[in-house]
Amino acid sequence: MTQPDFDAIVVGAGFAGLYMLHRLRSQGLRVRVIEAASDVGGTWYWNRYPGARCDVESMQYSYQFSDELQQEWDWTERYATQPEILRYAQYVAVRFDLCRDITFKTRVVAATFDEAATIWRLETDMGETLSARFCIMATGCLSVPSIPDIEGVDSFVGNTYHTGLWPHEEVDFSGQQVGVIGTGSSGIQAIPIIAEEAEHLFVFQRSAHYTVPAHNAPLAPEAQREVKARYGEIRECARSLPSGVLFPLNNTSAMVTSAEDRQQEYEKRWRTGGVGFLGAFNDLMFDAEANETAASFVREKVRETLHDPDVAELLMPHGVIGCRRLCVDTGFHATFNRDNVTLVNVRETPIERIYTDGMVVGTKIYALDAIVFATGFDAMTGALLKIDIRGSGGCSLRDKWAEGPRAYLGLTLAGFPNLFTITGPGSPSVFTNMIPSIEQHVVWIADCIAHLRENGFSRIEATEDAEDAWIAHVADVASHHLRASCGSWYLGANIPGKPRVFMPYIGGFPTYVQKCDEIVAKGYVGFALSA
Ligand code: NA7
Repeated sequence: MTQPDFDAIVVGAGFAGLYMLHRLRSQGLRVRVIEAASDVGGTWYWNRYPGARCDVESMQYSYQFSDELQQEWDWTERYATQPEILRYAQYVAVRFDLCRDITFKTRVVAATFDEAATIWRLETDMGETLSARFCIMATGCLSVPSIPDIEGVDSFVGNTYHTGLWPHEEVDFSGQQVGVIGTGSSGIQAIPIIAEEAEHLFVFQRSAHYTVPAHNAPLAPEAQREVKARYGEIRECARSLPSGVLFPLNNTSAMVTSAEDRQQEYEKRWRTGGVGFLGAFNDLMFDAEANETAASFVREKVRETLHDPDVAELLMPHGVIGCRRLCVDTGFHATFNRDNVTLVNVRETPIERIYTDGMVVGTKIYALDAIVFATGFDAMTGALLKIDIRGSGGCSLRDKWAEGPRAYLGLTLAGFPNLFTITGPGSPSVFTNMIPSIEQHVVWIADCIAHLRENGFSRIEATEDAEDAWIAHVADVASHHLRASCGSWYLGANIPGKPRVFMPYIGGFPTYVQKCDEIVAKGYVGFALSA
């Protein structure tokens, strides 16, 4: 049998790729990681925009595979900033001596399965071809920035930025007229900071998003010591919850609770801060009426914060809270009370065009020195489809996914033997704390490869039947959930022409883990294994 260059190639050196490398290397495999960036960190390498921060608390948004690591690393704030998370990723890379097996500044452009040799051949933009028995895509869920196709964007003479491709050198907006397009999680984090620096900030908002306060604060060493003393127990508890994030879940219906008690519960959670707000009642994401009680509470907070009732009206989100990802902010709404901030509603009258010196919206012209696109990502499938991936018989992933992603467990693809996707579509991924989800996938893949090697198999492939059944299950679970009821990036609705398929698995982290484990315990049900 032809010997490949490596046992496994991992694409991407974010949190998924780093741990995959460490895990497979400790099993004695020859592994190479290919990374487009010049450093590790993935999302946290690219998203350097002002105010970038994780919306999962730092003591939870971290690896748990090494107790030494989780004991020795100290976080400084309740919610870590992008620079701190990037430092953490770099620390992990050094601590486990990972960089010697990572090729940086190199992008994988194609991956082709050689059926006869049972080998993946990967081509890079540096003109190299590398081969491996297994190919593992650790390419991230939100790693392909999306810039809307607005007429004249290239004619603008000032600087343009995308939050997900932020420059490494400091960007100084002092004295400038700045336009920000987009008020999702990234815009909501960046806008308050940019407003403090810019001479004038124009925020071009198409939809108001629901956001809750972070109440970020420094992490007291004592509080951190307490968590570390019980880390194992805390992590286990978090893993037993649907999101894999530990926050109090109230197992009561909003509809059987009196209006006064409901208000109290929402107030308490509002004061605590963070996405735990949606844990206030157990039916918020299943019953539209229950959900509206939380949504109207948040709208009222917007009304209370804004000095100008017309601006408040525009900033009030409508529809289901939590349908699109709930944002977590620091002073977002209060920013619109500043004299140097103008909210421009582009819902009814969209941005018509960008010209050399600014933007045209209807009859108004906004002169700008810089434009920030906080316009999101081609989520979940974008990074995989950018690579020309071809499986058995030359079948292309782009064809297979023409009507939306299809995968078994979000981990493997029928027709693409020995290819794995970490937190791929069809897995809980973006509905969970990403790092534990990554760790679960990494361990599953590493154990699977070990199983193949120990039992003399060289090839594993999901069956079409198993994949069909999983896709049907993912869709069925989503159909009972309010999260599938609006146009969000979970559905591909933010990208023109992208098929509308609800991509992540919303059945909860513990249920998903149990299903993955059962499949293994029953001898890799739904997979064909061969020598
Ligand atoms: P999001 O959440 O996809 O937000 C993108 C924002 O950009 C959103 O407010 C969009 O408006 C807006 N947008 C996109 N295109 C346009 C045009 N053409 N005109 C006006 N406004 C536009 O991306 P983020 O980066 O904020 O967050 C992504 C995830 O990263 C987040 O969920 C976290 O998981 C971390 P819309 O709301 O669609 O009307």
